[in-house]
Amino acid sequence: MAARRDFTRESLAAGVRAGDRRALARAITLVENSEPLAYDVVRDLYPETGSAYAVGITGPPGVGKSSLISALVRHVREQDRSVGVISVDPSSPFSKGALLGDRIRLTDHFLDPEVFIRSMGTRGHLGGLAEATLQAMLVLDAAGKDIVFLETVGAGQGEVEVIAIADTVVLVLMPGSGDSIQALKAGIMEIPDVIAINKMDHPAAKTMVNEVRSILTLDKESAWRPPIVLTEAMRGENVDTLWEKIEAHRAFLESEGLLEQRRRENLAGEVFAVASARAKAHLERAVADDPELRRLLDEVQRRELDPLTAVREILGRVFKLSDDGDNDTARTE
Ligand SMILES: Nc1nc2c(ncn2[C@@H]2O[C@H](COP(=O)(O)OP(=O)(O)OP(=O)(O)O)[C@@H](O)[C@H]2O)c(=O)[nH]1
Ligand SMILES: [Mg+2]
Repeated sequence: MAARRDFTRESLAAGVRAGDRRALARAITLVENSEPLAYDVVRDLYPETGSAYAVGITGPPGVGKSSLISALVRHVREQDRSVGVISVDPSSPFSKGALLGDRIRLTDHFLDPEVFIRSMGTRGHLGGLAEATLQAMLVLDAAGKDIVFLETVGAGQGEVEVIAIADTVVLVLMPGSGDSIQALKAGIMEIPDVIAINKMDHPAAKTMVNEVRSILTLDKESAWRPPIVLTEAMRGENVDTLWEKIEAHRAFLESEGLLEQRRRENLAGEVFAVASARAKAHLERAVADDPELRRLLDEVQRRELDPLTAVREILGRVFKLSDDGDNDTARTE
């Protein structure tokens, strides 16, 4: 291998297609840094994507998401399927390096050429983490990975966009994740496709299963009942059952023709989420850079200008939007 050979658009796309680790690592770094080359490469590769199965693994901090992914990767590798892992940490501005060892706990797989693991932080992405995750996911998909795991910390809000590209979403809880149970109950957290209650060695694990089950029975309409699996990630206990449930969900989606529908909805949702994040970043920057726009905010604060007039002026200046049409209709009604 040459000591330093920088990739061109063509060679990078070709390297990703071939599943070359160096090309993959480079492409994802470019994605992370919002480099124009990443944009071009994903654009070239996009028509070849759609064959990887994306499994989102979400849940509160420290429940054992990474440990479970590590155990699942081992299981899937026994079936000779290639794997990508993207671990997203919405709270961290850092990526890679120290976090890999720490947060990802996938060190056992570093030597396996069929496993590609990457962690990502939130560094200054215009389209937010959703954009970085989506692009990284597409790169791994184009590289021919059979399964891609997306890990994200959270219990209901920011991780939603990250996990929204997944075909199957697994929520990991452990005894003591009471806040998440409340969030599920209140409908703040979306019902996942599969639930793993990890650290089953803990005495309160069974109680947790009952609590979750009682919440799920409230939902009588859904055709899919999320299975609940007790796991122990460190010893790999019931990880095969967890994988069976993930596969069962996939089979359910495929048999009902729902997978295609879900992917279409997910992609449309991602485009919308990334566009919204970019629009918000653009708006914030425009207001910060423009004394005229900041003056409008001052006027609102001094009660010289009402808030919605300021909104209309700001949107008009930044996005050339006007809502006059809507107001006219409202007035004539
Ligand atoms: N007793 C027990 N400990 C576990 C189990 N699974 C994970 N752990 C431990 O729990 C801690 C957190 O595990 P991680 O896999 O890093 O959890 P995580 O959800 O990925 O954590 P963050 O990414 O930091 O949110 C580690 O110290 C693990 O060794 C389990 O099944 N039983
Ligand atoms: Mg983790």
